[in-house]
Amino acid sequence: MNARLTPDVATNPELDAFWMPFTANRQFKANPRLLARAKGMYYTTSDGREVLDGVSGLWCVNAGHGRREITEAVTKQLETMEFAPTFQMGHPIAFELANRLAKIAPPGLDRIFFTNSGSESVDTALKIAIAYHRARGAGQRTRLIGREKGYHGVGFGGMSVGGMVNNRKFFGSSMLPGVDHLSHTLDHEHNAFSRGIPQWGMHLANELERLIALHDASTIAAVIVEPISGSAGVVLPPAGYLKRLREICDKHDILLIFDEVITGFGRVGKPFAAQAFDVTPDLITTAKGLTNGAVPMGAVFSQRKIYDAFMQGPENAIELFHGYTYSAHPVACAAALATQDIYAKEGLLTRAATLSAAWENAVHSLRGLPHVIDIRNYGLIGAVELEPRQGKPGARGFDVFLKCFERGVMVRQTGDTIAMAPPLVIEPKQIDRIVETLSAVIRETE
Ligand code: PXG
Repeated sequence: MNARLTPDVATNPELDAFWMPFTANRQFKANPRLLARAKGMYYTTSDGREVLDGVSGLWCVNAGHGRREITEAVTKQLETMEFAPTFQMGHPIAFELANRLAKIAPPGLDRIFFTNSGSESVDTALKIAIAYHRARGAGQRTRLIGREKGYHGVGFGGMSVGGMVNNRKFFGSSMLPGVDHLSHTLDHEHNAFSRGIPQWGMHLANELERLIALHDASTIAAVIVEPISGSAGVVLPPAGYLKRLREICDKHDILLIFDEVITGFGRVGKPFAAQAFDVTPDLITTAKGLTNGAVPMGAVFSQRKIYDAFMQGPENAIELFHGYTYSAHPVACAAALATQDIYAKEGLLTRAATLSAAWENAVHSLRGLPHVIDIRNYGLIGAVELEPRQGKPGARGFDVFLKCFERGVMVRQTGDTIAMAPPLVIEPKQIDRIVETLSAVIRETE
C-alpha cells in the first residue's frame, strides 16, 4: 500500500465506498473529476465548468446528451409498465424494437437477441456460435479465435477472446479453454499517419489459415474481431483485411462475429461497420449507442440461418438455454426506440460520413507536434498516439487527458493514445475546439 496516498483519500471519505471500474481509485479520489449534468455536446462538472464531450461519454451518447425524446419515452414506459418478463412471456415494444433494428441491419442479420451490455452481447454471441454448430451436428466445433489488442468486454468469454494484456493477466488461467488469437494489425513502420484505412497489412488475415491448419477447421466455432478496435487505442483494419477474414471463414464453415459495440449505430458513417466495409458477418454484437447510453442495453444481431438452425425439434422445447432477467427490459426498449427515432429523423446513422473528411483533416493537423508518433482516423473516430515517457508508459497520455479536461475538453486515454469519438451531432466549430485544445496541450506537455 502506498502510504503517501492514504491521507488524500481520507480527505474525501464520501468517495470511499464506490469501487470504481477501470479507474486508478486512489489517484481519482485524491483529485476527483465529477460530472453533474449534461446537455447536447457538453457536460457540466460539479463545480460548474462546461466540458465539451469528445468521446460521447464512453463511446455511447451518439445523439448527444439530454435528449428530451428519450426522457419522455422512458418516463412514459415507467408509468405504463416498469418491468415485464421475456421468459415464456412477451411485451409489444420488445418485438417492435427487434423489427426496427432488423431494418437497419446488414442483409440477413434480422434476428435479434437482447442483453444489457456489450460484455453480455459478446458472451451471448460466443454461446450462440458454439450452440449453433452443435445444433447442426458439429458439436466438436467449440474453439474460438480472437485477436491481440481485441476488447470484447469483461465476461469470462469476452476476456478470453480479448487480447489486452492487463485485462487478462490478473485473472490467472481462468480463461476459456480452446481459444487462440490472430495478430493485431497495428503497424507503425508501414502505416503510421495513414489517413483512414491503412493500405498495408491485408496479409495478416491469412494467419487465420495458419491457425486453422494448426487446430483443424472442424474444431473451430467462430472468429471474433472488432472491425475497428476501440479500447486498444483505435486500431484500423488494413484495406481488404476484413473481406479476407470473411472468405477464409466461409471456406471453412467458421462463423465470423463482428463486435460493433463501438462501431455500431453510426460511428463510422453507416449504421454498422459491416456496411461501411461491405463485409457481412454472421453475428454482430452491439450495446452503447443502441440506447444513446441512456439505459443499459445490448443486442446481438444474428443471421437468419443461425436462428433457423435452432428452430428444430419439438415446438414446446426451449431452443436456446440462455437469457437475462432484463433481456428486452421495457424501459431499455423504450429508450432504444426513441433513440432509433432520433437517429432516423436527424440522419445520424450516416452523418459521420459527411463529417469524416473534415474530421480527418482536423486530427491529422496534429502531425508534427512533439511526441506524436501516429494519428489514426475513420468515420468519427480519431486517435493520436504519443511516444511513451522512458520507463513510464501511459504517463504522458494521462497528463494530456487531464489537461484537456481542465481546459474543457473530455477525451479518452488508453496508455499513451488519446482516443476521440464525439457525439454524431457535433458541429465543425466543435471539432476545431477539440483539436485546438489537444494541440495546445500536446505542445506544452513534456
Ligand atoms: N466490445 C467492445 C468492442 C467494446 O468496446 C465491450 C465489448 C463491452 O461493453 P460493456 O457494455 O460491457 O462495457 C466494449 C466496451 C474505452 C472503453 O474507451 C471502451 C469500452 C468500455 C469502456 C471504455 O477504452 N468498450
